[in-house]
Amino acid sequence: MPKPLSMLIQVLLVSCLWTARSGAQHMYLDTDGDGLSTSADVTKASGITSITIWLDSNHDRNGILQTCNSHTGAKYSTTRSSALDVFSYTIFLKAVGGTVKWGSFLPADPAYESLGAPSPTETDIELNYFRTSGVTPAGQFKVGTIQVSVLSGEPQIVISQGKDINPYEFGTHFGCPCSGSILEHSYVAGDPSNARAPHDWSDTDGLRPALASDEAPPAPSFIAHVGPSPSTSTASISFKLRTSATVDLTVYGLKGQMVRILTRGQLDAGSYSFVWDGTDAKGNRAAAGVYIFRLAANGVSVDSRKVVLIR
Ligand SMILES: [Ca+2]
Repeated sequence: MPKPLSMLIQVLLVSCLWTARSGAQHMYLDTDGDGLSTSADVTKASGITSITIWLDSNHDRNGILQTCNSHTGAKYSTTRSSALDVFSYTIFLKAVGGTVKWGSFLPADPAYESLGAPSPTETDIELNYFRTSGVTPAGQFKVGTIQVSVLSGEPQIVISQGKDINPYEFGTHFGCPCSGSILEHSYVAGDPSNARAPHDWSDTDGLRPALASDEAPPAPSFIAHVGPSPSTSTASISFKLRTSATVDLTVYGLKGQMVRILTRGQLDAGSYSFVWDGTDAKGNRAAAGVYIFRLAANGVSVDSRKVVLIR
């Protein structure tokens, strides 16, 4: 493929990936331990899949900052403009395309107590927890971990939204001092454009089923660390190459525009570290926002991470 066309397609892919449907809040499932939702997060066909549930209570899927006022309806309009703190959560997980056996759920923060043991089916489980005092500050919140094993089929695991489980037409939600559009002081996952019952957010990402290709040998390289995020000036990235490879490490903006090439060329197997000084290719300070570090080896994208730059 001619290089310009190849690059255009890559840019479009990045663009599509990061401009997907969005609404305030992002809840997602992580199985590979990187704290992010990517195509690497899968339901294992056999054995136990350990699923970590994350809630970014004040950013949407695209990393855009959200506040109490970002999306609540006039019914519960509020003057409060900062904290989307959390004090409780109800999370419905659902297996689609197969059945599973749910293991026990362990909250990451012991301040959260169970509102009663769940009664899971072979497709659904409801997790109900609350804090007896205080709140979890707005931001990235590691909710907890649950183990699951497949009984039949090739299920994906989704964070259930809306009325498919709950007869009251709200499902996954979290308690918050802000006013929600359906339940006061609860932010409910579902369709915000639903005229009859506009929910508060829709950015949830689950797990796809494992495919045969997932059993293929591991990628030749991976990103070990990117940070800090948020950053006020520089961010470093370190990664490991299992084999010698032609490497392309580039910083992109959210719209897929290339911002800065950190390295392009042949590298031997080993560990590497690069620092992005927060400037673009012309040496100008990049604007505040979300940036994507993308690592490609031998022309294949192998990993990407986002960093929030604050000015
Ligand atoms: Ca992940």
